Amino acid sequence: MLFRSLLTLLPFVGLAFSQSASTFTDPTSGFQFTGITDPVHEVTYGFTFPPLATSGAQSTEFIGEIVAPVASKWIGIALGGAMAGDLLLVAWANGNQIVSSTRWATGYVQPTAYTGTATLTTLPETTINATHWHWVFRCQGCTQWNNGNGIDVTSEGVIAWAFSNVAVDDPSDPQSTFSEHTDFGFFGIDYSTAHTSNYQNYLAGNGGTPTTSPTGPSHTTTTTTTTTGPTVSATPYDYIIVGAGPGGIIAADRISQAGKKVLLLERGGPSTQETGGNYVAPWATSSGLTKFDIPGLFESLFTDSNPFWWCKDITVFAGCLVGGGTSVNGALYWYPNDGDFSTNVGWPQSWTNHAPYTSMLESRLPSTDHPSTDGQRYLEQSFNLVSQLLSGQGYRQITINDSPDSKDHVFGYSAFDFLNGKRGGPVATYLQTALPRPNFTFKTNVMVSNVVRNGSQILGVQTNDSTLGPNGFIPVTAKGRVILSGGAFGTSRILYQSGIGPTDMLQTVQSNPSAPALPPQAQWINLPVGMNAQDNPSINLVFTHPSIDAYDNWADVWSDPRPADAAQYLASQSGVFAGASPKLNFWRAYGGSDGFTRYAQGTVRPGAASTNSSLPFNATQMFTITVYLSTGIQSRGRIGIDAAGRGTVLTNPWLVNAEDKTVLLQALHDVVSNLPSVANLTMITPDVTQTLEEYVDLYDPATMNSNHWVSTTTIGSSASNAVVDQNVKVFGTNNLFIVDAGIVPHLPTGNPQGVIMSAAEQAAAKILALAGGP
Ligand SMILES: Cc1cc2nc3c(=O)[nH]c(=O)nc-3n(C[C@H](O)[C@H](O)[C@H](O)COP(=O)(O)OP(=O)(O)OC[C@H]3O[C@@H](n4cnc5c(N)ncnc54)[C@H](O)[C@@H]3O)c2cc1C
Ligand SMILES: *[C@@H]1O[C@H](CO)[C@@H](O)[C@H](O)[C@H]1NC(C)=O
Ligand SMILES: *[C@@H]1O[C@H](CO)[C@@H](O)[C@H](O)[C@H]1NC(C)=O
Ligand SMILES: *[C@@H]1O[C@H](CO)[C@@H](O)[C@H](O)[C@H]1NC(C)=O
Ligand SMILES: *[C@@H]1O[C@H](CO)[C@@H](O)[C@H](O)[C@H]1NC(C)=O
Ligand SMILES: *[C@@H]1O[C@H](CO)[C@@H](O)[C@H](O)[C@H]1NC(C)=O
Ligand SMILES: *[C@@H]1O[C@H](CO)[C@@H](O)[C@H](O)[C@H]1NC(C)=O
Ligand SMILES: CC(=O)N[C@H]1CO[C@H](CO)[C@@H](O)[C@@H]1O
Repeated sequence: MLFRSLLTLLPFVGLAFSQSASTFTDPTSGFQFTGITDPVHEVTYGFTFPPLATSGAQSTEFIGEIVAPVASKWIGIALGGAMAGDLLLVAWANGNQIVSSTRWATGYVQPTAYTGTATLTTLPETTINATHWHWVFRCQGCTQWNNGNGIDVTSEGVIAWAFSNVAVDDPSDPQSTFSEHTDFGFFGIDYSTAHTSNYQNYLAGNGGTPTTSPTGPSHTTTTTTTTTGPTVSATPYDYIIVGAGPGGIIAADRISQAGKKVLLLERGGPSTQETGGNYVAPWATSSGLTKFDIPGLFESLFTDSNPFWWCKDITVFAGCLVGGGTSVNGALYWYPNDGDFSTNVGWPQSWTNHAPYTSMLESRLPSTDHPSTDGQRYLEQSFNLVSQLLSGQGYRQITINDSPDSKDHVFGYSAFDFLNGKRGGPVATYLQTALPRPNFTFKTNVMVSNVVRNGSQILGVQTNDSTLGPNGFIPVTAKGRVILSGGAFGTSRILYQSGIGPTDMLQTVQSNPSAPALPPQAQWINLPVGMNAQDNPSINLVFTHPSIDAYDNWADVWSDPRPADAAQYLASQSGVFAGASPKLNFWRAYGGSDGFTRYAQGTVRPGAASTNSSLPFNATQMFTITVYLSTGIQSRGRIGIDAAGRGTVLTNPWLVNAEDKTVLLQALHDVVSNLPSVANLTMITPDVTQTLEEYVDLYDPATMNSNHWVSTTTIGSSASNAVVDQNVKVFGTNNLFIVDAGIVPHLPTGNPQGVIMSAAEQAAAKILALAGGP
């Protein structure tokens, strides 16, 4: 009965919607709705609202419909886009009737009857036949809920749907219990355009004459995307770089510095204040510093009700905004070590001399392990406790980035790429030097669907912005090049949509009516795009100790921070808010029985993302040790796209290899081997009722995700086992390159951004040096 997938996928994996609602006319009722057809289950969701009114009997109602193949045993709609804390509608067919109810969930548990005033009425347009149930309903009192929230019918929102192919426990009972949904998804909807002046007619059963052709919403999208827009002449560029994450920004800065004419395209919008971002906490308005600037707001990225920064068409966390992952990550930052770029982990020999590039990175973007501008460290109780534990296990304390090659039995203060008490990263450094160059152009809110090619020659990129070129096509110059830096999931999808990748993925694109047209099959390039995926498996251990200040589990940092800490930060970018949640990191090397040396990393922070304890504990005293397995790990998985075109994990990469699991368990046992040596230190998750083995066995794979995807378009020696060659050029193409996490052949020893950025420096140098370019 636990809603585990939403439990795990919503808070940890982020919103995932590939679709935006569009207008369509239901062919049987003639009603015009705004909604989507989910292409996987082929369920249509539609909504239409009465003319806008702020008061009056109809101001909080709408008419909706669900058209569902009979395989849909029940369908749920979450009007606020999340399972907990918004009005849920649940319906199914029982014989020749629709059974429906309004529900509410306070957490990721079985929703129960909604206790507010909302009325569902099944309208006469409802039909059930051999293939579908088609529920048309009126929902009164449904846009304002009894917790004070609601949907704003004048602006944009997110709706979540839940699907199950397992029948409810008692189909005749509207409040029947049921097992968790077997799938779910999200879509964006612009409520302001979903009102109809025909509302009274609809209620009276009069759909009128449909004024638009009676096609489903997904088909409407297909026909509009390719034909609209004024014809403009496009400017050709020497280099078009897709994606302003760390890979794309560093490549764009170095290549424009070299005098090339560079266009950087980013699908998302502004992030930090410096980029024009304005998502400012209520307490920080005087500063204008955004959620992405203030390090102490990091944890609030995962609890916000409007997380516009996550890519809505990728089913794991990915940042879709200026800076990509580096604008929303924990900013843990490790200078690469020699092992990170060795041939042992798959780098070509030509890449092993990383030192010049790593030092270019360090001079542009130095790390700090004391991010507060006053040089002090704050909220260090968990550091003090865990350093006692680790000292008892033979660890020594070091300044981690002073000796990047020391990664065995060492711990130190967490290091970050914060600058001046704010998020730094490539956005505050490399992007700022590129922007003033006359030969550098940066466009945000531009989505690249594919590269346009003639066989192996890339002609340019297809965007959704017809002001940049005819129908959105932007060409490269005669010798020009395209660099993909869309991140592991983003770049893979662009490749598939360009006819480059495993045949099954290209066929998935081919069968999606809203995907761009592929090149002819004779021009498909079969490369292992999405294969070899790695991500660190990570396991959280949660403890309590009387000395810990769990900082209210970071729950209040956005709306109700501790006043003194907020004031201190605003005055001088110092104090608790100048740092993110991590306080200590440690590493230990393990020899495996298979001959591989694996590294375990630990990250320690006050608070906990989730706990499961059968004994009472004091939540104000919680802290977490996350244990990751990194370099040396042998498990690999596969990423790709689903039928709806969403970037997704096809085969989980975590603990597939038995020795990986053995070593990770050994590392967990070691971390807690001397708990009794620290008085009053208690492990609460797992608690005394569960062994570490049981805990790991029950661990939901989706929460083992560390968002550290690498190797999905790996560098290597041939097209049979790699996607790019040693110059990061895509095999089988003349002028297509990749500079992002995907080229990294193996997980680095620490969180990956340091290695990705050093690799971007090196890749830019190799691209510039490669003959034949502009
Ligand atoms: C929640 C979270 C926490 C993390 N914490 C850490 C950490 O503390 N330390 C660390 O080292 N690493 C961390 N990481 C990982 C790190 O941020 C990523 O490894 C890194 O950002 C990957 O860089 P990238 O250049 O490959 O891609 P990304 O950072 O993903 O950037 C890709 C960019 O391309 C854009 N894009 C994608 N597709 C298109 C398209 N079709 N058209 C136009 N633009 C497109 C995206 O919007 C995005 O801006 C974290 C990641 C996440 C998600
Ligand atoms: C069954 O209902 C669906 C949904 O309303 C409709 O599309 C389909 O045409 C109907 N089938 C028949 C045979 O009437
Ligand atoms: C292109 O896509 C981006 C990202 O989804 C979006 O923000 C932008 O509005 C789109 N542009 C157009 C012209 O539709
Ligand atoms: C595609 O390439 C071929 C040969 O490489 C060339 O003959 C042809 O003109 C090209 N077509 C276009 C549209 O550029
Ligand atoms: C929980 O911990 C806080 C802070 O250490 C303390 O003030 C409080 O009394 C504790 N509560 C209980 C029930 O022990
Ligand atoms: C441990 O807790 C006991 C009471 O529960 C207290 O007397 C003692 O001081 C605590 N020790 C430490 C080191 O916190
Ligand atoms: C919580 O822990 C208990 C054992 O203590 C275990 O049986 C149960 O499955 C765990 N629950 C979850 C959601 O992991
Ligand atoms: C072609 C061109 O305009 N190149 C310029 C790009 O920007 C750099 C740095 O400002 C100049 O040195 C180049 O001349």
